[in-house]
Amino acid sequence: MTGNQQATAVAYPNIALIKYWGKRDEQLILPMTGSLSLTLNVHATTTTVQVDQALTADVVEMNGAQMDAVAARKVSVFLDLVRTLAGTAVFAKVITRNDGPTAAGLASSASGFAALAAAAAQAYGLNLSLRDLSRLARRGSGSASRSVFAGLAVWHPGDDQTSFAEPLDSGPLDLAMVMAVVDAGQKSVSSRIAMRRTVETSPFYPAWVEQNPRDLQTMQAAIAAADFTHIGELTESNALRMHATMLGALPPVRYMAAASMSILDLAQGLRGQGVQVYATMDAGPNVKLLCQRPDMPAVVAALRQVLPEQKIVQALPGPGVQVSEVGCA
Ligand code: 2P0
Repeated sequence: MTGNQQATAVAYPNIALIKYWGKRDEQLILPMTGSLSLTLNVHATTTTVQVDQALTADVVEMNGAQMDAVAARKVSVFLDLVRTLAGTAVFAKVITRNDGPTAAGLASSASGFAALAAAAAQAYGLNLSLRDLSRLARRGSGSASRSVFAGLAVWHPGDDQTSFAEPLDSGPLDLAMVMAVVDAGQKSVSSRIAMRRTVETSPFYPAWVEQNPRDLQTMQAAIAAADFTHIGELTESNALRMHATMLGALPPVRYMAAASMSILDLAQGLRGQGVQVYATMDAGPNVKLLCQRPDMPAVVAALRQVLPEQKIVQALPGPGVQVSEVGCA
């Protein structure tokens, strides 16, 4: 690496249809099980990394303000990893912008670390394959390994070398996702802490680990067969099982709110009317509704009865991470 390089990358969040919940190695961020997700085309994160020999520490800005100390520390620890790979100790300025809400269970850490990994790898002169970029993004946040890829992606469990995400062919499937943002505030318990607590204390957790490879395999078969009903049913049951493992933790982790439940009811009601729509939820009260694109207007119309327009986000499969600008700082 020579001089002061800079690079900008854009990445999008992904929502898991088969969830990642629990690590077998917290340092390397190795998951207990595989997971499968859909990268979306909304709520992009754009991140610029400027390697600067004049800096005496990393500087991290998010949405125009200095990033809070805990989050900035995570970024610096991640950059240390990149610097080790690049064989340099030079600090960087990181400027990041989230189009969507941050830490609200809307996958901002997935888009965030995928964009940071791609921008930092480029700025520090690493020449990584997409597989190695996915492994690197994983070290920032597990789900970020999947945001490296467009559309459907599967993240393999394994060791540091073999745990990466890969794209999955979606064939003739015409997927869409509608987010019902019932609360855009930051979550009360971070997913990192909630996962650890679930692994350590929930008596339901071993059953989750045992079931998940079966769910993953069945999901991949349903995707290959373009069987949307099966994909949707598995998506909803896998999400509810993940939340059940958390409810079994001590103290319990409960992200589901009354408003979330009413959206789950709404999805069930729509299915009763013949609209194929299935719900999934992550580490927060917001509900994401998986449907096929032709059904999206019916799903949105139903949500408009219960939520203001600005709380309904319509998404389609989105692109993988892209480095948009490279240059000298
Ligand atoms: C997922 N989630 O598969 C699951 C489902 C939330 C619920 O991945 O600790 O930010 O940084 O690896 O990836 C959110 O957790 O956690 C997540 P870390 P991450 O999308």
